[in-house]
Amino acid sequence: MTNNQYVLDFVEKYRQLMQPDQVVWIDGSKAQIKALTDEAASTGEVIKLNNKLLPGCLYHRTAINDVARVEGRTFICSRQQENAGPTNNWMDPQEAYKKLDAIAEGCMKGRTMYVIPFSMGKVGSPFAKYGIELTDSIYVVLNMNIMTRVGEKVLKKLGDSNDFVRGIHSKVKLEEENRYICQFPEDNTIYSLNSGYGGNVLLGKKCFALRIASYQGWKEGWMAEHMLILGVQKPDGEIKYVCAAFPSACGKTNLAMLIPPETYTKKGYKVFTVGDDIAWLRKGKGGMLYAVNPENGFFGVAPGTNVKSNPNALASTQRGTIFTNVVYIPKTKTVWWEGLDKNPPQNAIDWKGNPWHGGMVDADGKVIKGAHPNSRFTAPAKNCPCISSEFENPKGVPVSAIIFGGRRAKAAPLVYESRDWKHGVFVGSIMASETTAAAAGAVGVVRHDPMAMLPFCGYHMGDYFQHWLDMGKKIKNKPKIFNVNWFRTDEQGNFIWPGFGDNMRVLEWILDRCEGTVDAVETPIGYLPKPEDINLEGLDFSIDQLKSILDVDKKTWLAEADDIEQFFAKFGDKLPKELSMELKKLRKNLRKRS
Ligand code: OXD
Ligand code: MN
Repeated sequence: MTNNQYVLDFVEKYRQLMQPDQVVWIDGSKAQIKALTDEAASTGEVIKLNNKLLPGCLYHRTAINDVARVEGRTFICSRQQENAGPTNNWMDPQEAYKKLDAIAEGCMKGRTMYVIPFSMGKVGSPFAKYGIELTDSIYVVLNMNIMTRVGEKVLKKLGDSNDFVRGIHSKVKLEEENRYICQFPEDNTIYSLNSGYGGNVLLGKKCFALRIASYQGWKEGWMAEHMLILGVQKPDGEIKYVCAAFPSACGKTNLAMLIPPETYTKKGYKVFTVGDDIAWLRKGKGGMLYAVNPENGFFGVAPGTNVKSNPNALASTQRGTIFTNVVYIPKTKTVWWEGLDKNPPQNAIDWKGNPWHGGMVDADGKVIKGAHPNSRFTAPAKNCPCISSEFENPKGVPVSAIIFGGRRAKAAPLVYESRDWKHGVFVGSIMASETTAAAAGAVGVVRHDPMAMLPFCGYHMGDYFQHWLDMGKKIKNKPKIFNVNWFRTDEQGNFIWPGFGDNMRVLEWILDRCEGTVDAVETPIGYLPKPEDINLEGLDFSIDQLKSILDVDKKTWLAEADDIEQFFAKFGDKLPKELSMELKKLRKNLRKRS
């Protein structure tokens, strides 16, 4: 399929090491994908779902010990440890290659090695970057075929260039103790062993489009961010684009596909999705920041997705989708997950492969969930009813606002605006959020997650902050930067703000601020809305409730400042002085007004 000697040498090197029985190049043709699907179905790797109800959809279960990203086993293998920074695990690249090669030796005996040429971004776009993933998993091939642009066209575009990311993946024996997800930013290489979970093995996604790409962006003057991209169309037809960074499983897909409340749709407001997880950002026309979504599909969290919470996501999963670790219903050959509806199936199979029925409890009377909390759907972007007409625009969309947000029961108000870019970078750098099931480990623990990039930044986070500040200097018409928190709770622990479609009310304020058509109140942390400026029309939500989630409690924030100081201390000399100045300013503001 190619004469590119770099590609051929790469494939040959790992063929010799991993010793597959055969090598199959993925050309991207429908016929090849069909044949691979049939093969995977014949071995039980996937189950073909009901072709009438869910045409072209597949079901898959991962190993029970392999259901989420493994941050503890993810490494940045830069030549200097210093360049991985204090927030990443580091391994010396030579040591890492040696260790991984030893695990990988002969691991594909009796298996096939698939060679997947793929593109992040539309092939030929000035934003696009190319990769070759080697894998012994058909499930990976089928997912990559949804999540990225794959096949011969990528190799054609690559020509004889050496500018591609090398991705090596093998399931090996799915051993947890030998699971490694290693990124070698200086070598454009990713090496992932002993996992079959999407976030660890679809190497175009977190490993390339965030970890490697963030490093490339730093070197080349652009940015790779853990952000959704959406467009809001106003009644006059004008569309403004917004990027928003939230940690994993905090509602990026829901916000990206938001359906505005009736009071907005009646006036003619519409929301369009450009991306739900990753944005690549570059300076573009008119001195603005432009964003593309480098992916071609959605790898979304299934539980909680339903006709009310996210009808667009649900519609996206109705054909050509791969469901992983949800409930399988053999009788109808369909799937189910918690929060899909109130009718859990009776004779079903849970994500572990055991017989399961709705309402099932364990010996202690605890409810047994049928789907894993991090179960996923892999759906083609083109299925999405609200996909933006700009989704394929090779130049991307101009960004008016950047939103940061976390899952915080207290502290952060519903929304606030930063005073300027520098302060906005500070606001992103102090993001903290409760952990979720998207990564292995404890759930619900508040941790610092700057710009939602803690698990994804491929270099020293102090340099990353500096890169953000430097980008601000290059962009004449900078987006305004905001922070939101949909997750404030009352004394009983219930969410106060309704969220989902009603987040449109906050988006409206944000866009009005960008256009300078609405006022704000200056507070120690930034600009907050006047409560009466958030449109509550048609919503059963009192102005007092709204005031309660717009509250900035100075004592809480002073404690927050102490916590930020400790977090910042990690970065030593690499912490840009602008950020320590902002912290000083925050404290001064909080004290001045108390
Ligand atoms: C994801 C994640 O899958 O952030 O998007 O874990
Ligand atoms: Mn993500």
